Amino acid sequence: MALTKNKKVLDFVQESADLAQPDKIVWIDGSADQIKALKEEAVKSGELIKLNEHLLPDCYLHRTKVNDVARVEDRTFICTKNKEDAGPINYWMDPREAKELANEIARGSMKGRTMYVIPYSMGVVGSDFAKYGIEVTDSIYVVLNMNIMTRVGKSVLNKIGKDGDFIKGFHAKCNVDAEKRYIMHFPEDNLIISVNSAYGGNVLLGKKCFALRIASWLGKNEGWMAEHMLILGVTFPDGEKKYVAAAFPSACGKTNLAMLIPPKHYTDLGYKIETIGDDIAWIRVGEDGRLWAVNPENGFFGVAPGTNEHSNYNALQSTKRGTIFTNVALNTDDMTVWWEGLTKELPEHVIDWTGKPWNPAKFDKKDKSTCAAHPNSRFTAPAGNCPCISDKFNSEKDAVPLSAIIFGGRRASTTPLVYEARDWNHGVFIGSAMSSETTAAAAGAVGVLRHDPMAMKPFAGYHMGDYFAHWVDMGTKIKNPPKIFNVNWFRTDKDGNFMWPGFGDNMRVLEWILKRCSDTPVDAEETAIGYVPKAEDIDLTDLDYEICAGKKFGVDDLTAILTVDKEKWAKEAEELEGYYNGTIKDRIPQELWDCLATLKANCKVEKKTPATAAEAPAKPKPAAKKTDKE
Ligand code: SAT
Ligand code: MN
Repeated sequence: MALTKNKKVLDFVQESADLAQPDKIVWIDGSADQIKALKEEAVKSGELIKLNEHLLPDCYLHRTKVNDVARVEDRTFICTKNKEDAGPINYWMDPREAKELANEIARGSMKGRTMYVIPYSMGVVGSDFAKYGIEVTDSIYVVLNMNIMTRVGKSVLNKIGKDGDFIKGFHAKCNVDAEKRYIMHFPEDNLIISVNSAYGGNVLLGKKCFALRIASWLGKNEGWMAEHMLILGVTFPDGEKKYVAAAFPSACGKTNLAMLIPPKHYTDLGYKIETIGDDIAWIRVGEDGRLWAVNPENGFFGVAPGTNEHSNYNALQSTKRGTIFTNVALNTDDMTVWWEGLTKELPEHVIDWTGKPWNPAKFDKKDKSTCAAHPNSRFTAPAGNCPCISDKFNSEKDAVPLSAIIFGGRRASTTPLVYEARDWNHGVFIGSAMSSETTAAAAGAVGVLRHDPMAMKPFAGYHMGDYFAHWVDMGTKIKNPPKIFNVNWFRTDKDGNFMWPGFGDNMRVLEWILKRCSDTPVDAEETAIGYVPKAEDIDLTDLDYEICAGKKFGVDDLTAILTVDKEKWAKEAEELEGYYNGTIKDRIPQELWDCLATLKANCKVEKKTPATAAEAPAKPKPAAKKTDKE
């Protein structure tokens, strides 16, 4: 029975049903009984496998089709009336043609199936930041994941009310045919259509589709920002709290940074980290002229491989109850889950992510196709499970003020461990210049360096040049802007070993960042690219990291990863100029061209100066050895 009298909601549900022709329509009211019954039905049909109730209560395993394991960027479209508005980096389709194509594919596709209507909220229901959506889908997996990742049910319909607005989402699994897979966004119609996939980012329409692509469009028009950022809080020994948002591309360690456990030296001093979000931040200017951020999600859709007791204890704990695992391996000895990096010992009896018995003897660390769990296997875990979840996460007045914004990519060379922008516009420039190696989160080759401005390349729902201009424009509205930083945890030495330990030790960098944001900032070195720490200002107390056999991390290594090599940066600037001059050119704001000119001028190296050993061009390096998770 319909749970609302809102005509727009009823019309959308009816039009969807007329098109897909399901046998039955079920409204998701969010009640525990309804969710329980759906889980039982999914177990019966084989869509979910029930895991050990004692060890992993209320947890399930789901396997996608092998052709449907990641986001599909080349099948993801922004469908604006005007092609220019989608911009040159997004794939574009004419909205009328897109709808026709989708209708053709989806027509009658739910015959013999049930269509579920999911009312959901991004943000705490009823809070100032919240925005609402209705997703119709023929997948119980989608219902159950949306029920973890968002706030679902009748309370949302009550808030939408008789004539309130919402984002329409239509999802049909169809035959999961990769050739007919389309993820389409219609920002002018507040509509998302997804057909022929059943994988997370393509079908949980509240996440990347709404909370980033559609929301970034809304943010541009309404004067706020939707960003691909984690949010964390740091409590200092004197009790003061500061909040940070950080943008990294998918599968580059956002979940790890958001939940980091500081080294013992720091916890002994009284430092504490709390998590507000691990993937998406909605950010507005507050009355006090600061930026305030919320996490619109309600759960974590995290990368499983590499997650363990040591790398991310808090994430692992979050998966111990009420979690849906996707494409991980099944340990049949005790009906628990396993993935590469979870334990050192390989379990004996394992079914791999495709559902076949796995032979540990054939496992080759370097060959991803021998893995038991898919490299992009995921857990969908309730945020409330996280031991370090912030009390700000679920409150009605749920925003936190940002002291710092951090950008970061996966860069083997050139980019130092951390540096600070000179001002807001320079920070925007640094974000626009981000590039990172690709990961398994999206279909396609892994490890290829590509531009990924603000980690939003796959997620900005409009023209990238206008997106940069929006950042610049926001700067004029923020009286007390956060400081902007860039970090790189992924520098490698000539043998491909990671030069910085990462994980919990990133606290040492966070501390420096926040000390730069205090009223009496710690000193820094002004360089060609911005402010870099003095090596002695990064606290290395009790740091115990072996870069490679027998070589322990020392101050020399820190100095090496803080060094700014002007020659390499001159090349970086030249390459960036090529990128700017490519497709985005005409809409890049003047402020960013000015920053590029400054960078070029700062990096001019006198021709006569003989290159020192440190400045010699780098030899090609073998692939990094540590897990690609972090
Ligand atoms: O598949 S998702 O888009 O939800 C995850 C990611 O790629 O960040
Ligand atoms: Mn993400």
